Amino acid sequence: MKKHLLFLGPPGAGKGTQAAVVSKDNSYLHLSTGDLLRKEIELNSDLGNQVKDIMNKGQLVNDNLVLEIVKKNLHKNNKGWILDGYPRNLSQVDSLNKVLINLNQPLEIVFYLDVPDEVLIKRLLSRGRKDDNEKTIKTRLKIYKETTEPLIEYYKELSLLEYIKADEDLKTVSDDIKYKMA
Ligand code: B4P
Repeated sequence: MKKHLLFLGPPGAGKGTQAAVVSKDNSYLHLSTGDLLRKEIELNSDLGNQVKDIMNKGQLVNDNLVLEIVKKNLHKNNKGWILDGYPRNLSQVDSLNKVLINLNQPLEIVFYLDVPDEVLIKRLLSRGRKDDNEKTIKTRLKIYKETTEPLIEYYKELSLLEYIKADEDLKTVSDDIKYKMA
């Protein structure tokens, strides 16, 4: 059973949704940079105030800020972990590689959750989070295609990539992930 997982995919692909299922089933640590950043905003912390406008516009938060959050939350003592929404560009990949070397816990599998744009837009608009409006979704998708999508090829070359057809109901997607983790 694979224990060190990464969920990659466009906004609204279901990374957070599926990571929550897999982490609960296996008692793995679920590290969502999006959730952790939103928590900082809720707490009105300095960090939260720094990132609020950036996130509401659908832009990526500064790499160093995200790296600090990852380092703070990724501990050696775990039964396994899932990185959800991190890394999102090649510079974050570099930083993550260094963190994982220090932990001595290499990444074992990268799930690429693929969903067509029109389905993503529909899902996000019906969720209605603060950054789920048409203008922001467009920005998020554009940034995804420009900066995050190249990671698919990177992990494919390392033979870590597993393709998931994520335009299916929740259970079908979860079952596919479970099958490929084993
Ligand atoms: P994230 O919090 O990572 O969110 P996301 O990409 O929008 O969503 P995800 O794919 O997790 O979708 P979800 O399961 O929620 O990012 C938000 C922002 O945080 C970014 O724009 C950026 O500003 C910042 N950020 C985060 N990480 C960063 C980083 N590393 N560097 C810089 N900035 C960073 O699902 C979406 C909806 O679809 C839900 O309503 C869900 O119920 C529904 N859904 C899921 N699966 C479904 C299915 N199979 N069928 C039907 N509906 C489904």
